[in-house]
Formats: sequence, structure tokens, C-alpha cells
Amino acid sequence: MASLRETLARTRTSIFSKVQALLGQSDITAETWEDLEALLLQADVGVSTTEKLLERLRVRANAEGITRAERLREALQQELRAVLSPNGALAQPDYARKRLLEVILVVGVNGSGKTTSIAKLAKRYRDHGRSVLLAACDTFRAAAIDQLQIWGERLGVPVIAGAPNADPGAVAFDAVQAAFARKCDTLIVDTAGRLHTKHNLMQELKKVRNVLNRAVHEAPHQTLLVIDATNGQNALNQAKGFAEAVGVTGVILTKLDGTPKGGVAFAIVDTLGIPIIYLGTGEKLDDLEPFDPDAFVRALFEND
Ligand SMILES: Nc1nc2c(ncn2[C@@H]2O[C@H](COP(=O)(O)OP(=O)(O)O)[C@@H](O)[C@H]2O)c(=O)[nH]1
Ligand SMILES: [Mg+2]
Repeated sequence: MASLRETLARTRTSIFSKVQALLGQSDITAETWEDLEALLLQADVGVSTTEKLLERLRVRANAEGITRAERLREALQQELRAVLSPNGALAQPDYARKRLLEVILVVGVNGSGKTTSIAKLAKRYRDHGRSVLLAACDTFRAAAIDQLQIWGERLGVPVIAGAPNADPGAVAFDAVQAAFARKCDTLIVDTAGRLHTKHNLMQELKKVRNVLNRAVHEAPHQTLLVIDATNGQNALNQAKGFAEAVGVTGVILTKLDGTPKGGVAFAIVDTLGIPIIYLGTGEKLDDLEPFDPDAFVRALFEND
């Protein structure tokens, strides 16, 4: 399993090492602010979150009499951490069994890493003693069903699937019945990320959600949105669509390992107001880790 430090290597070496250098042993000048803004934007922190961060730092610099760049760096790290954990509370994954059947709905655009993340989640829940069942509700592509079934076989986790183009709501319904019959306590539902139109996709996801909700009290108990970090700011617009259609309780941010756009994590939490629960750090089963805001910011500012 890759360390967070390795996962964020590209974001750090291409951008945050420059922030480090900028906020070194020197006095703050007008240029310091301009360069800092440019670097945050390059890291895909996004315009509104970058402005918010700079405003807070300016207020603090005035109030606390900060004139040295190295003190501004400390303040920046604090503010970055604050962005990632807005309520001060950590959104940690919880594997304790609280109900007969916990339903986790996973949504996101095609290729974002849903199916892979579901396999990783299934392994985690299983390793925590949970009995997992998977539902292949991405019936739009036959390959998507096969992919989930292959992961299921590798993990020894049952997969409920329908025929290609089957009604995803019907598959979801069957999966709930199968979960009860087999006394499984965790149902993870894979969904399509692309249909003929975005409207169709959102309608289909709402339908799956409603089927789950009618079949299991308060389901889905988690709705996780998978976001591909390499999409940077574009991912934010997609995310808004999913959040409006099905409600999203948490984000799995994938492919951080291959991108300098790791700053998108700040934009996601700040502009969507949705916590990041996990990071995808590679393509293997163990490449998923609970999101830790402090460790994340620390890894961005480590020395290479
Ligand atoms: N490097 C990297 N690749 C990932 C990660 N998560 C998924 N992938 C890859 O992204 C591609 C699409 O993943 P998939 O799960 O099929 O996406 P889906 O269409 O949303 O179900 C696959 O090649 C995965 O191996 C990650 O965290 N890091
Ligand atoms: Mg898939």
C-alpha cells in the first residue's frame, strides 16, 4: 500500500514544494500573496476556495501582526486543515454493525473508479468482520457487470447481477432480498456512471435509491460519490449534479496518486460541503485509506 506521502508526491513536488519555498525565510511582500494565489490555483484548489483562504490569511496576518513568510506558512497549514474538517469533526468510516442491513450506494461518472473502490470497500468491511454482498446495478454495460463479478470472486464476496440492460431497480431489489436471505449485514450497490443523457442517469439513480429506501429502513445509509482527482475542477460540477439528484454523504477521492491536482480535495469539501471519507491511492485492493485532514496537509508540506 502506497503511503500518503507517495500518493501526494506529484501534487507536492510540482506545487506545494514551491509554496514551501515561497513561504520560507523572508518578509511577506505583495508578490508573496500573488504567487501564493497562483500556486493554489495551479493545485486545483479552485477560485472561490483560494480566495477564501487568502482572505482568512490576510485577516490573520493583520490581526496577529504576521510579517514573516514562515509564519504565514504555519497559518496556511492551519487554514488548509480547517477547510478539510469544517466542523472540527473527523468523518471517519465506521465499521461497527448498527443495523440488520447497512446499504451503501456508490455513484459517480464513468471511469471515476466506482467499481474498483467498491471492491476495496468490500475488502475493508469484510476485514472488519462484516458479511458483504455486492449489487451490480450498472447494467448499462455488460463489461461493468463482469468486472464486479470478477472482483467478487477474488474476494469471495457474493454478487447479485441481472442481465445486461436489466432494470437496475429490479437488481437492487433482488440484492436486498438476497442480503436478507443470506444474513449479510452490508450491501454495497454499484451504479452506472453514464447513460444516453445525464437526465436519464439521474432518474435511474433516483429510482435505485427509492427502491433501496422502500426495502430497507432509512436506506441508503451511506451514499458515496466517487470523484477522480485527475479531473480537477471539472469534477466539482459533476459532483453537484449527483449531490442534487441522490444526496451524497461522503466522497471517495480516487487517482490522487497520478496527479498534481490534489488541491481539489480542498475545493470539494469547501464548495460541496461534503466530507471526504476515503482516498484512492492506486489500483490494488488495499489502495484505499480513510481520509485524515491533518495527515493530508502534512504530506503536502513534507520535504522530499
Ligand atoms: N491510479 C489509480 N487508478 C484507479 C484508482 N481507482 C480506480 N482506478 C482505475 O481507474 C479505472 C476505472 O475504474 P473503474 O472502477 O472501472 O471505474 P467506474 O467506471 O467508475 O466503475 C480502472 O483502470 C481502475 O483501475 C485509484 O485510486 N488510483
Ligand atoms: Mg464500474
